[in-house]
Amino acid sequence: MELSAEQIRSYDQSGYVTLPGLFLDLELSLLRIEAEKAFGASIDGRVFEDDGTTVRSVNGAHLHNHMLRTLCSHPRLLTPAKRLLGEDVYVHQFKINAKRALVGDIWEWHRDFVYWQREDGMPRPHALTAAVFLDDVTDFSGPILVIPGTQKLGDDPPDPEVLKDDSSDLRFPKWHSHTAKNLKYVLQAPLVQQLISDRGSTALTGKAGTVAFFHCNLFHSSNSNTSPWDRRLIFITYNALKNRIPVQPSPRPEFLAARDFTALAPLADDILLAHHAR
Ligand code: 6CS
Ligand code: FE
Repeated sequence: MELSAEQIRSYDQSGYVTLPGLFLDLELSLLRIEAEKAFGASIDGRVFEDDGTTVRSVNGAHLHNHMLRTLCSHPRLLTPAKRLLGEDVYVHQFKINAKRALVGDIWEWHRDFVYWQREDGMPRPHALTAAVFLDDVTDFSGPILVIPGTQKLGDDPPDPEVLKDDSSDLRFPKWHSHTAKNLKYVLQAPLVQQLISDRGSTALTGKAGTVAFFHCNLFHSSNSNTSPWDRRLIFITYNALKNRIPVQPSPRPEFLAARDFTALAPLADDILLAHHAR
């Protein structure tokens, strides 16, 4: 799957590019089955909404699930990721966000890289995330909202995040505030206000099968899901191999920060169906 010059330009300028219709209905139905298995598995990387019962996200399912691990090397994801990063890549993180119908909660305005830099020691913002739409995403189901071009702000202004840490709450592990509703690093409201006034914000809506690739420093958030349909997204974060994270004094669990730095090679285009046919 080769990106067009216009698609590459969109990513470079706006910080994201959305590719509709990348996956077929049958492939999506297979992925939905695996996603629901992951949501139902009692594994450490699973996170619940504040109600304590609705699954919010599951991290690291690719470490246990062959079809999801295969998806990471699917050519319709890996080839664009390598082209946009310009070098060999590995998977730094894999998560599935459920944003369940009627109850799926918000993700506050944030940038992804600050988590990977501060918590995992990632050297440079040379990573991106591919979001695979397992469901139709509408204005009412809590789409990812982005502020175009904010990936270029870098450290200007310096430290645009407010640091809110709930690690004193002993009910949860240290990394809970990295993926729960009350996030540890959120972008300061006046800055978000100014940037949206200047540039507007865009909702990444689209039919199931759409894939959005976005830069690790792009400002983004999502509202709660008031629609009666789930908004399940698979997020695969590809990091440039040369930007691999160093050994950390107290590393986050592997389901949040991978330790396998093997360069990924694209598999056959029909690999999901072939896998299913076995
Ligand atoms: O802590 C992390 O790695 C995750 N947290 C957020 C809010 N976005 C990046 C990443 O998925
Ligand atoms: Fe994020």
